[in-house]
Amino acid sequence: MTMTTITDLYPTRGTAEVAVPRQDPVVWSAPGTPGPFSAADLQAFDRDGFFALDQIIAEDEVPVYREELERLVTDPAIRADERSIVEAKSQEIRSVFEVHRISEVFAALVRDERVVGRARQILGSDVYVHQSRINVKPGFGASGFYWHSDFETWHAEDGLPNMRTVSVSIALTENYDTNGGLMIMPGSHRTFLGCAGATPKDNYKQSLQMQDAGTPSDEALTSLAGQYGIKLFTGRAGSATWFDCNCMHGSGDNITPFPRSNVFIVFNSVENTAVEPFAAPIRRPTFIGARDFAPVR
Ligand code: 6CS
Ligand code: FE
Repeated sequence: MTMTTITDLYPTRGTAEVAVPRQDPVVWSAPGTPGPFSAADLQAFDRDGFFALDQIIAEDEVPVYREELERLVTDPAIRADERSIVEAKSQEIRSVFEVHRISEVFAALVRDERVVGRARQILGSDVYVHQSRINVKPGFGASGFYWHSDFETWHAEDGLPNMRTVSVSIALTENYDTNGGLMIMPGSHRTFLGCAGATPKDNYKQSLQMQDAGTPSDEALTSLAGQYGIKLFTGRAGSATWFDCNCMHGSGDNITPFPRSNVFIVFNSVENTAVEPFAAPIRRPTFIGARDFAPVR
């Protein structure tokens, strides 16, 4: 039996925090590859690590997704399901994972060329969904997501070997500059920050409410923010932000009465399928880190 050893290009969750340069391309498709993004769009994505679209779904399509989100978060069976994460304080639903499998409406959104076509263009291959979730962030104190790199978690805990993964956050409500919008450090995707501190067993049971393992030190954040700055994303319902898996990003609490609800879909290249976790004792459940690598069709 041939044993293939996979080199860990991005060591993390050891005793000390360590930054290493990114060793993977950002845009994997060859220049000139046809698709919804223009060449200039892809150059901007490569440079910044993100690309914002004023509209990926039309305004009259948004209610379909808003109603589906409401249906899911008011369904007692969904609330009782392990895919639902509640807010620590209010016990309101914070996120529902794997919506692309439990909801035909969101499954259709994943297959929509306006969505999956852009993912294939960035990743230069067929893609599958590594993770999907709706983030409700209802307001009146709904908590945010502390600074982190998604790839750091998906590498450490889900076993994604390379940075060939892209997320899209589609606004289902107005994302104001006041209700806890997404913040990204532009350009931060080119530095991988290995975090200090081993991954506790069953870490996801705590990290999806309030992440601890895999979060940067104040010193590292100060240095990154000083080097790259911070951009806050606002947009109408139907707008979207595409961002590279290794952007340093986060979002604040929402203390306004205006919910900041979005659907978040993570596409991974079929050439970058999950292996064993690089820095965790066991795999996370498949509703968080997919193990079905069938390409989106
Ligand atoms: O642990 C994860 O996979 C999730 N956590 C955050 C804060 N962002 C990425 C992902 O949804
Ligand atoms: Fe994240």
